[in-house]
Amino acid sequence: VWKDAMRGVHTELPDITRSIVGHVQTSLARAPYNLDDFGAYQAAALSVRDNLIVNWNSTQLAFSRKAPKRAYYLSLEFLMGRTLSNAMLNLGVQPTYGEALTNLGFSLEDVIVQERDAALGNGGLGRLAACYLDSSSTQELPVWGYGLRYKYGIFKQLINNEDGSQLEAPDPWLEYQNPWELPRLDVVYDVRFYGTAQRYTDGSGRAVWSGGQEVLAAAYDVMIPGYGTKNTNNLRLWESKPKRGFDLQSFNAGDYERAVETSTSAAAITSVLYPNDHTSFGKELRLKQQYFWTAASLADMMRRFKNLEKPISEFAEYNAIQLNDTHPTLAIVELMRILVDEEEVAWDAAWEIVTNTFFFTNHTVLPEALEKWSVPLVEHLLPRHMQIIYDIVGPLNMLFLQSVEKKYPGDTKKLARMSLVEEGFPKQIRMANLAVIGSRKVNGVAELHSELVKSQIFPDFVDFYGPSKFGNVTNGITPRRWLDQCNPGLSDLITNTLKLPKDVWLKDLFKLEGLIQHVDNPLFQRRWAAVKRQNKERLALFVERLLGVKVDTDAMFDIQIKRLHEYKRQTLNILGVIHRYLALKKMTPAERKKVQKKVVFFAGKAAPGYYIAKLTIRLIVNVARIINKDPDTNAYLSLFFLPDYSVSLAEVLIPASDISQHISTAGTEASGTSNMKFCLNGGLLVGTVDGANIEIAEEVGEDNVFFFGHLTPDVEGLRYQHVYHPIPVEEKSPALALVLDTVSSGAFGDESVYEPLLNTVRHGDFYILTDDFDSYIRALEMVDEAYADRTEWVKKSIRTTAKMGKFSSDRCIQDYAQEYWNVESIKVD
Ligand code: 26Y
Repeated sequence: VWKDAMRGVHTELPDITRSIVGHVQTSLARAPYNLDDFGAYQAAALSVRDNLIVNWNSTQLAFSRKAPKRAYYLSLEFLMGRTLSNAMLNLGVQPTYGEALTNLGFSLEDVIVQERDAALGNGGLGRLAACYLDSSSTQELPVWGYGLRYKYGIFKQLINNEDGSQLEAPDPWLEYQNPWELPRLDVVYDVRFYGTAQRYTDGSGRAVWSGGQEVLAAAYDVMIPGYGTKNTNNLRLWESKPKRGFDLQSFNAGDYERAVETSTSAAAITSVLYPNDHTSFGKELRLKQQYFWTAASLADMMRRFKNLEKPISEFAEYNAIQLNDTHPTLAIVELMRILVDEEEVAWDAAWEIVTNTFFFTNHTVLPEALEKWSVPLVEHLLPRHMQIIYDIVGPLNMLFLQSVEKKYPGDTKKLARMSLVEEGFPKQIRMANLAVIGSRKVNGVAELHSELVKSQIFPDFVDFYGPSKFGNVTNGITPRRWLDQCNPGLSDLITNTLKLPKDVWLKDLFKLEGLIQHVDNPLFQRRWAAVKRQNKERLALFVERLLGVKVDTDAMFDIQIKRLHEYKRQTLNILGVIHRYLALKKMTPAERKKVQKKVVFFAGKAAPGYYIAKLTIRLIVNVARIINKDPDTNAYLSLFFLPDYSVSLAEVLIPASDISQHISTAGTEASGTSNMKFCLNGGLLVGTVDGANIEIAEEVGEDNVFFFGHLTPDVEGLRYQHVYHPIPVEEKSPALALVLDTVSSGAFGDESVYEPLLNTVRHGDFYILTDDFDSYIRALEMVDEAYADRTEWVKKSIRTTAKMGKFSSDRCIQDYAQEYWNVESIKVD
């Protein structure tokens, strides 16, 4: 009876319509006749969710039965964006849902945009985690994500009307019910903070940790459907809750405030995502988040492992844990604690298990992003973990510092560099060193970056362990969201041209190479150009609705969208725009007519405390205000800063680009992933020889990218020169000097405001703008020239898309699965 009555996935129109209407009437308790777009979204989401739940259940059941080795992706950030359209796409039901909604009087497009982004991340690292989840399910691999269910995601960015500066507002994304999560009221764990740790005196290294504060971790599950498969993995997000509603003793003593204090402090742990990337501030609440999340996740993995009834010594044969940067490094210590204190595993055997379980990915070489935690803080918050950290490097660990000492006797400097604890006031724990020591393998995220990880960050460890512990997995992106979903026009054209079903090439992106043989076909070229044109019009419409300004879609669209950071050099871009503006101003009307028309778009958030990055936004906004109004030039050059950059905004911008900018100082951008997204959508790239730009150029060919600037090995010498033998900007680049002086003269508002920003270029110039400016301008001129031959340009665009196979996140996930985790696919029937 059960079997017959069990529901499968809804794929037929009448079933889908019934299911949507059913949710309107029951789940939403609303009358169908006065339903608005948001209600239609909620009902459609609940209906799609039913399908996900069925698949999710089958997947978890199959995995439990087969008991395979599992991999876990620990990330403090998952930048998911919207789910409805992606879920429909992966389930293959988008057209039918579209039809059902049309029949009910709604448009699918209007319904989709009702959804709020799940923006539980800052930028690249968080979006990469989201792409990897999509690929894990699509590749039918048993991978779960673990993260935090922040009440507030990344802040909403507003632009101050008066002065053009960034303002931050909270993002209460859970305000209305979130249909994509399932609260698991039965999955809860206690997590302890503070208290005391008492060692046993038997030399075993064991201890008892007691007292302090206990909070509850409650699980929320987010279903992650694979594309064209039933496999649906899980993303488990933890919410913190007070263990007891309030402290009865204080309550009885008449201290109501104190009684509720513990409950607010527990809830605070998962209340907000820290909005800074690349600069660590050592805040206690952030450390609390990290421990809360790693402790709950490990307890959960341990419970699942125990269900297998295998000896604890086999833990690493059943579990691989990927650390997304150093943020989850405490997991290494926590697993030691569980094994030694709770499972009574001998210290050395426990360390063996730990170092076979963890894998560590580094995402940046910037020193300010390398996390360090003060020893007194860790001692106070996690007294037992501090003991374990000392034991890892101390007397109990025969494997590490003692062996370093043995290998390099007397080399105290080396010993100091490799130590987990950095001397100073206070002493600090180097999380990156801990992550390296505690992991089986370490990797960077692009070829160049992985080399820099070895040569710049961990040379002593490479020396000690040998180079085979250090690898590379070049980042990738999911072509489902970043082509099929955001650019349906191009996806259809590709499907028709390749004469392959869409689900074939979307799962094997190297198939795009089949486009090359059509590159000279004029009809195909026209269609390709027409799709780009439509996408530009879609963006223009979006901008018109948002800012009330018309955008000329005949112009070249030039886009730079990413977090604001000095190393990413948005400043170079805006100074380049001013240079172009000044050149236009000098021309006669007749001369201007010959210039390539261009619209420049920026978007991106600055960390709220990052003064220079915020000044850059202010400069962009104010330059836009001046030049967009200038009747001499505004037909040839206009500029937009689109507020509140998000995954959803990226989905509108990326398909519309003719050219995009990835112009970091050489050696600073670990990989970049939006560069891949633009190229996949047929936008060409202006960039430095940095990160994954290099591998993109290797794939698409040097004549299809516009490279400029100094190379990584030059940078150190140039910086040295800036400090010890500075050459005035006027001498190095008169063009740049003129631009800087124009800003200083007050052409874009109050002359004094931008001085601190301009001074970063004039003095010290750490990110070598003065050295790269002229070559940057030349690269942009070459872009203009190339764009003038539109047929040739379209061919470049086609060739670029055709060669992006390598950058599918499916390839990355297979790489991790085979070379790192040793997990295998299991197809769910
Ligand atoms: C320690 C804390 C302040 C912190 C928080 C977030 C430090 C770093 C981050 C985020 C780093 C990040 O997003 N890195 C980016 O990772 C991408 C995925 O690998 C890369 O493509 C990109 O180059 C890199 O900047």
